[in-house]
Amino acid sequence: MKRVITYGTFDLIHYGHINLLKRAKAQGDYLVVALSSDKFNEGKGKKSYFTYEERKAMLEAIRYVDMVIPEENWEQKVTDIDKYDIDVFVMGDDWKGKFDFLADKCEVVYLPRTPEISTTKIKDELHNK
Ligand code: C2G
Repeated sequence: MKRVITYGTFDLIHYGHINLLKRAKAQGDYLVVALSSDKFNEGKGKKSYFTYEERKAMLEAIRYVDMVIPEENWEQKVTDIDKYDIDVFVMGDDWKGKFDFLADKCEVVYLPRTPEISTTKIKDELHNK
């Protein structure tokens, strides 16, 4: 069984996220999503609309997602790969190159982002309505 992992906040989940999760799952047979905790988001300078538990419940309802774990710090990726027996690490290409250091532990794949949609854009457009 080929095991894939990806990381993110996945707030106000939208078709860009779903597109990423679909293609990440297609890299293997089992997809682990490491979901940024509310506390870790603060460190990323992000305040998500939905709480970690709400975002986790939504991700778990998506057919491509097999397991959701918390992302609590930047350093856990290295141990996660061993802990969850990961073969492929996937991120959108806005992160291209940032996680190449993982290449000696697993395959590292950057997938093209879905253009024209983002949580920030949704928030901005709703705010300006
Ligand atoms: N994404 C995408 N297309 C979009 C928006 C997002 O492909 N239009 C991808 C991002 O590239 C990322 C994933 O969806 O791979 C989740 O996006 P975010 O929730 O914005 O995640 P981010 O804040 O980038 O957190 O340790 C890594 C970080 O936790 C990543």
